[in-house]
Amino acid sequence: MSSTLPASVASAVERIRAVLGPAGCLEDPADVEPYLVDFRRLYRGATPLVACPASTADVAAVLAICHELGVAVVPHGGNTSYCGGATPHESGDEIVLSLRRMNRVREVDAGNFSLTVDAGCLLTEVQAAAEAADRYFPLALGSEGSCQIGGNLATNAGGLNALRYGVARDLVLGLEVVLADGRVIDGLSSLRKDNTGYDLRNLFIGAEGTLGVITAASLKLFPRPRTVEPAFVAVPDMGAAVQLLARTRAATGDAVTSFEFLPRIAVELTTRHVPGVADPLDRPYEAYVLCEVSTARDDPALRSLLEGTLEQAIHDGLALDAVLAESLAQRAALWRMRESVPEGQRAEGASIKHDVSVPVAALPRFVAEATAAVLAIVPAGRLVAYGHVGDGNLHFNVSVPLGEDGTAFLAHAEAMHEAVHGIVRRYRGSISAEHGIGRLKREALARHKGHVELEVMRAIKQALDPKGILNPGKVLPEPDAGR
Ligand code: 2HG
Ligand code: ZN
Repeated sequence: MSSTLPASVASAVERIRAVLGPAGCLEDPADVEPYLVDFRRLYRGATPLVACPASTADVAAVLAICHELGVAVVPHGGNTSYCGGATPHESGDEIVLSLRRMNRVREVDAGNFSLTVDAGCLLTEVQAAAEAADRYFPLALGSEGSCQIGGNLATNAGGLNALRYGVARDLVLGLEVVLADGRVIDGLSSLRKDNTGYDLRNLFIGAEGTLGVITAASLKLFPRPRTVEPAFVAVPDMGAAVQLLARTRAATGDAVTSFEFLPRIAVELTTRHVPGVADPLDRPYEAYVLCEVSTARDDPALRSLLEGTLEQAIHDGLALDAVLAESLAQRAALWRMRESVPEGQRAEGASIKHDVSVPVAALPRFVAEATAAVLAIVPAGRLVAYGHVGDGNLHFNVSVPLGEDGTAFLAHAEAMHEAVHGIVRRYRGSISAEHGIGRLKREALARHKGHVELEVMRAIKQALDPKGILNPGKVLPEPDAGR
């Protein structure tokens, strides 16, 4: 490959080799391969080098070289992005920057309810470090065993506990960030209060590596939940689910940590395709909620509160049946079912995904309108609309009709996106509630964001990355796209 590389890229590769040494450079095609394809297999790129720095100083050195030579850099975490945010372009002249070797827990401060970690730590490693200090780090995602905290922050991940603890952004106290030119912002404060001017940290969270590379983070910890009660509840429809959420929050003193909606088809996809998943109820229902309440106290009364709320809900027709977990194993089984919906859907063939949010109370109307719009395009499309109803965030996904060709179905993707996003806009919702923009949704972003917002975003990009070397072609739409 190097013979066809632009001279600037070849020179960057050579200089990076000298700085990182063999342990910090992947160049063998077999080693590089996993960095070239995104998780959903939407994109396949190329790169002359995956740089794997072992320290912040290494990252700074790599970026300084690339900045000087005007060579593009694609930051890469655990490669679980749904939007192609961490995949290099096909051109083959971008350097991939993997933070996987930077995986140290730098400090756990139980008294301050905080910890500081390198960006390459797996999310499960951060959770475990908190737990070892009798604390709790609440970010939780299906991909937690492979995603990295740096990627979680760069994409402002949401996940299963956002209802109670907020999204990734809400869990950050401070960041260490390497700028495009190699300068380092040492913002690793673990203060709760610091009102000293612009909030730089929040610029980098959700920027998907387009403004700087997050190399470490100070994160908030919480008391460990000591009473955790999950319930799997059959509900008549989304309207009932939304009412049940409000009731359960009120009745339990706002102890609801997660509130996940599953239509029947989601249960069928997981029981059909994911080994070990079984329907916990003895007959099928239209829809379900996986609701979990928790508290940091040992509190046997919480279970009775939840039981009482569900009994009343059944009496009032807001719920049809319910099962509470009797053991940790049953709790794990319920969550396994929920977390494996994407796997079940993938096994069923092609799908068109929308990661949207609207105000929680508007969800039933949104679902009715968006369902009609999607079925007008593909009448036999199978709706798999599920997810974080407690946050107003639905994965409004559509699976290929049974027995039909995936490629022909995917040809409807743009029309479906337009239709669903148009409805989202009417509700002042978001076209990417938790998966980010990456490469996939740049044009959609151009239609969705206000003209002034885009101008400000471009001005920030220009200020922090004037040469445009950081994750080019991601997040920000082309200046004239979609307008
Ligand atoms: C989830 O909530 C993930 O399970 C994946 O965000 C959503 O597959 C999806 O659309
Ligand atoms: Zn999700």
